[in-house]
Amino acid sequence: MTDLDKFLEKINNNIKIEPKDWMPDGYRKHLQRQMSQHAHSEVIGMQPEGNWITRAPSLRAKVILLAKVQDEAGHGQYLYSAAETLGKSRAVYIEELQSRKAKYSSIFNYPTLNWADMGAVGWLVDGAAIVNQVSLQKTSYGPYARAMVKICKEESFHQRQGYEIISKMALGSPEQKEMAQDAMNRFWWPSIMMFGPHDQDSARSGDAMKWGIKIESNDDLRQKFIDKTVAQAELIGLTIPDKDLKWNEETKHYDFGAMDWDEFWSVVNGDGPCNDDRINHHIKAHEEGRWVREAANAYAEKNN
Ligand code: BYC
Repeated sequence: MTDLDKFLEKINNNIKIEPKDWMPDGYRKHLQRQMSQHAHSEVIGMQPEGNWITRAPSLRAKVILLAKVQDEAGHGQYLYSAAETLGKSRAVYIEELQSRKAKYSSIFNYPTLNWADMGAVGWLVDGAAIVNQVSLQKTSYGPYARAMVKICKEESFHQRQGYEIISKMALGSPEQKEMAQDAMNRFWWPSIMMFGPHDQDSARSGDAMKWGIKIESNDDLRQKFIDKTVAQAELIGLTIPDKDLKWNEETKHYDFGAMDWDEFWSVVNGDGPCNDDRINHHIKAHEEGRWVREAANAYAEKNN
């Protein structure tokens, strides 16, 4: 039996692949790319929300948002650590982010303009992330799948905090309701585009499916998210900004309108409203934290 046969047998029998196991080069590279993109998304995702910590409308809201943003930093930590088990250092992954070689989720290149956006991000963005990540818990690389378990638990708290904010506003004064609907209008389409291109345009999906790195397709996960979110919007009287959204009795799913793929690719490729701000801020914060890394390394060396 070749190494490849043994590897594929493990995948077919749902046995996790571990860091020291033999793996095809393409499998390793795919995971290095995806897991680092995921880690970068968690860390860059702290910016649009961190922006509102000092302006939260109450002490309670501030404490909850602060905890959420700290959780995202923790998710970044697990994911960078898990990605390092693939033989590439965190410093190199970060260099790839800052030089724009690596991507991060398109959603974080949109601005957060007001407090209702904190509701929309928690509800829709974390809601979409959970649907994807629940599926990732069952994928083939042990350190990644295991990191997802804790991350998913925290994401469900994040989704609830977002839904609480948006519900309060949607059921509040007419001005608050208008703000909630406006946030929904701006975040709906970017949120459903988080799942990536349609299956037939998803170049990476073939290998990912074969290797157990992806077990549900981009379109299937997007549909799952839409199906569960429509009822949540209806419950608080918000309208999903899609005139083609309609329950299909035959498929038992919602049909929905066409996404703007030109916008998606332009944001993914660096031309979204906040791409430059996000990377520049990351570079600045990373530079300002240099002394902390140096002190920690010096301490570790001294005590080795
Ligand atoms: N944004 O062949 P495809 C969070 C890229 S954050 C940017 O379908 P794949 C949170 C894709 O990388 C959640 N790029 O690729 C944090 C590929 O480009 P390259 C982050 C995207 O990998 C804070 C190309 O398009 N979650 O939870 O099979 C606060 C072709 O796509 C996007 C993850 O990262 C996008 N939306 O599927 C709140 C989950 N979509 O690399 C929340 C892990 C596609 O070939 N990642 N691209 O140049 C995945 O599950 C998969 O990588 C994707 C894409 C479903 C995203």
